Amino acid sequence: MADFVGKAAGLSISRRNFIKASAAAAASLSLAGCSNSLSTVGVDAALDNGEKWVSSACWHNCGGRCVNKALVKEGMVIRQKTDDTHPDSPEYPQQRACLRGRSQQQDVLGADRIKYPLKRKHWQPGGGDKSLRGKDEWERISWDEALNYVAAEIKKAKENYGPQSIMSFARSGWTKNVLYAYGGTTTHWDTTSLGTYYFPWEKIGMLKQGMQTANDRFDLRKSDVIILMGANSAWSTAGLYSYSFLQAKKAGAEFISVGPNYNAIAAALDAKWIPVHAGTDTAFLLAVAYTLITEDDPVSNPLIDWECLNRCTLGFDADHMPEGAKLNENFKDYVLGKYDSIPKTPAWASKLCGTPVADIIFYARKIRKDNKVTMLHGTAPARCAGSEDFPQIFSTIGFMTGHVGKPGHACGNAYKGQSNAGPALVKAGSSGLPKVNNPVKDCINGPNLWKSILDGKYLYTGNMEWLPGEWRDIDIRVLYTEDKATLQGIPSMTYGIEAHRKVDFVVTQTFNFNTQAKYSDIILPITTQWERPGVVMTFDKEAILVYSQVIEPLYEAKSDQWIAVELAKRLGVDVEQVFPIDEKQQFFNQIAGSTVISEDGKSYSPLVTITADDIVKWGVKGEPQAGRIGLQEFIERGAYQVERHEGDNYGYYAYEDFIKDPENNPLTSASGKFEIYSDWKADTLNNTGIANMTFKPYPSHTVAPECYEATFSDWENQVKGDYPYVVTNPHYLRRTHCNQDNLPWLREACLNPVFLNRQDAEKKDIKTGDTVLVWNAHGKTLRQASVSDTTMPGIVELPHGTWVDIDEKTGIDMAGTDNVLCGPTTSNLGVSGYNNYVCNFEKYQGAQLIPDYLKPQQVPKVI
Ligand SMILES: Nc1nc2c(c(=O)[nH]1)N[C@H]1C(S)=C(S)[C@@H](COP(=O)(O)OP(=O)(O)OC[C@H]3O[C@@H](n4cnc5c(=O)[nH]c(N)nc54)[C@H](O)[C@@H]3O)O[C@H]1N2
Ligand SMILES: Nc1nc2c(c(=O)[nH]1)N[C@H]1C(S)=C(S)[C@@H](COP(=O)(O)OP(=O)(O)OC[C@H]3O[C@@H](n4cnc5c(=O)[nH]c(N)nc54)[C@H](O)[C@@H]3O)O[C@H]1N2
Ligand code: SF4
Ligand SMILES: [Mo]
Repeated sequence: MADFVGKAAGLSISRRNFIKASAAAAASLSLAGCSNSLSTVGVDAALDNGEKWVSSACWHNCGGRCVNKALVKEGMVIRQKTDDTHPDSPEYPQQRACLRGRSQQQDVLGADRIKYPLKRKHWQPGGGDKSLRGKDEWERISWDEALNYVAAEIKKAKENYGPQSIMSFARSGWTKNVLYAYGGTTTHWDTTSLGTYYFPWEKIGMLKQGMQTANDRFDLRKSDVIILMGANSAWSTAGLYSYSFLQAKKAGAEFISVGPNYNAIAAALDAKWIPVHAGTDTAFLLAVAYTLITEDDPVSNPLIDWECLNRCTLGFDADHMPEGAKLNENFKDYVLGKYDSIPKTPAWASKLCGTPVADIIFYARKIRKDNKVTMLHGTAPARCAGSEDFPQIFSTIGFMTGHVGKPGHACGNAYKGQSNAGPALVKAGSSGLPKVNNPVKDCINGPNLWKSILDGKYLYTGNMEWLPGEWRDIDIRVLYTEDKATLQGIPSMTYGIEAHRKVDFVVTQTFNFNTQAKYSDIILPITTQWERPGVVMTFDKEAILVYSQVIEPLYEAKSDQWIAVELAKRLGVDVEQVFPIDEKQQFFNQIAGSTVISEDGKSYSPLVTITADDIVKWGVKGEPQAGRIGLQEFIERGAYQVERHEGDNYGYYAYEDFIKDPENNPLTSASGKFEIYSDWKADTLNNTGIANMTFKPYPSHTVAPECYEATFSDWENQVKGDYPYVVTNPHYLRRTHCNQDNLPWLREACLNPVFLNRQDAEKKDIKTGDTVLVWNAHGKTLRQASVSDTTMPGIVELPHGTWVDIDEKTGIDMAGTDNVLCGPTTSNLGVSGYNNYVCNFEKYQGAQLIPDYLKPQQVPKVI
């Protein structure tokens, strides 16, 4: 079947009209007085007849949400552009797309689309030859056959082994809801993005992780010093956030970046780099606390904000302990070495973190109380085994120095755009679909998921509840995936492949041949968001995006929801109960329910004006309403963005009310204060049974089963072991997790090497471009090296999310897959330790890899 990108090339906009369009763009820009010559405001003015820009979804879980538009001619997409709805300015920035958004056309229209339902050749009801999963050929089948097979396998599993024998993986709840209504499924929980920040830290008084733990973006410009700890918005949160940092830089802020590499945002901001081994931030901050405590003098050298500390926290020292504390220990005396005879000095931390002593002291002095400091963390440092105490110590340092709740002072999250913290100014409405509850409570922790399926038993600790662990039997027969890439995304892929080859039936809904599809029995081809009625999405607090249908469904693809409804009919589930309204009505409901904040920043009202005519034209149910923007205009613009300016009513300072008046605005902890000492924390962590580490009620140093210290066979004498390096998994520009990893354009733009430190590489005679074998106890993978000084010695950076490609003869993955190496080892909280597992590497003596973009796209072999 045709490659639609090729077809689109033949339909491109005529040169005459392109020149006309560019001229119109230039004119509109000079009228607007905007100096940004890259923008194309007004380009629509000169389109050929029949061409139309349609707001086109970029829907992956990427940390951004941008305006993307597709130029449609004769039902085919011929170009893309980004936000030109208004001139760009720091106050009112455009929501511009990144390279992945602009490549979305190759994802949707690519030759690698799954075109019709597929069945694995050697699959038979009950499994067939299961060992061929991942390497079998494929046969085209009809939708009826496919759905009947799927329904029959689900029925059989439920009737013979109970609903808990079905395991569903889903981000969105379409088929998942049908399976829940049919009796439920086993699920899994994983600490994916936030790592140990998923723990309910509200119970010790921290603000709930979300968009509100630091200050509004305008406030960044008021800080003298901005610290980014394990955050790289330049790669992982494209758009506004890096731009906000650049504005703060222009306003004079000094930037410091802390972590195992000098990353892209650090380079863009010319930040000072403080190198810290992955997974050792707690030790680093303990030494920062030591320096603050020992150097502080309230008169001659005021570093600590004693007033803030004493008024707002508990557990810092013997005079401020919570009532009924079980342990007669406090944070300060621990740091000074009273209990273990180990003062947590910079020299002590330097050995653990690889950070020069001078840098630790520099950090402590820089955050002195009378500097205006914003301390922002990403969540990469919390995606490490043994990083349980990182959230508590990070906030402890903030409260010690008083960088909380005031203009120019903040201590919170910068992960995925939270450098623009505060309540959303514009909110999406709900689709109106009912929530369906899952009657099955079985829920397995991510790092141990595949091994649990193989072993037939797992440690139940609730669904992210960290209950005292209880062993349960489990017998999984069916794996059902929609809108997830679980085999790709969960640690321990070698066990994962074995588990996929064990169960009776594996089915995946997908539009391309991703890892999950490759190891399935039946693939159900879905439409992309470009082929569905539309969707409203938000991410940044200031903007709401509305995406419309761009093209008709390609080939035989159907929406996830259509599949869910067809399955519901075959399983005898009441469709009305799960999908009482169709997809168009759901889209309309999202629009009609969208709200925007009033100019005084106090209340919300409907965003979109909808007339009785609109309702008739759309063929939906609804009431006319008055809003800020007309329906047609909203759809055409593809976005609504609240216009901001310095001093507007939308500013936000996290913890502001509490800091001003803690008595009347208590935090969510039992004491109402920020708890540097919490028995609840220690007891909960120490009772999960997931690992055998011991945590103190206050932040302390611990050693996880895989971590930097575990790279030594003899720590005291500094003798390295079998796996002397620590791996981190940067979230990589080429793709969003595994989305778009199959696209030739992006493969060519971003080569996906393994990043190695120069000294480490030189010792092994490895140069940039050489193929390197990276291995550990869990697996082996190959990648070309990129050698530089921007990675710390001892660190191996293996980008996250590439599509696995196992050579069945050698067992070596040819693609550089993170989860081939990231294993089932974890710490008490069950965190997926993506950023501090151990490995070794060497120059590969076999055939050298060719660049990924020269390899054929991954497609099923259909016979
Ligand atoms: N291009 C792209 N963007 C994405 C994604 C993607 O896959 N691709 N995924 C999205 C999702 S869901 C997420 S969760 C986010 C993740 O977004 P981030 O957490 O920002 O991404 P990372 O690249 O994992 O880590 C950021 C930085 O932290 C450093 N780091 C790693 N470990 C440690 C550590 O232990 N301590 C310290 N101090 N620093 C450390 C890394 O070297 C890196 O420079 O990205 C989102 N955006
Ligand atoms: N080793 C290691 N593992 C990691 C990480 C790491 O840093 N290191 N990062 C972790 C993080 S932070 C995250 S958030 C997770 C992400 O893990 P996942 O959420 O599993 O990853 P995605 O790649 O986003 O999965 C989405 C899949 O759905 C498909 N898809 C896209 N749109 C649709 C749709 O509309 N319908 C259907 N049915 N399918 C669709 C895509 O092709 C893609 O395969 O990975 C985690 N895994
Ligand atoms: S991938 Fe994310 S950051 Fe890039 S254009 Fe799409 S929505 Fe924006
Ligand atoms: Mo994530």
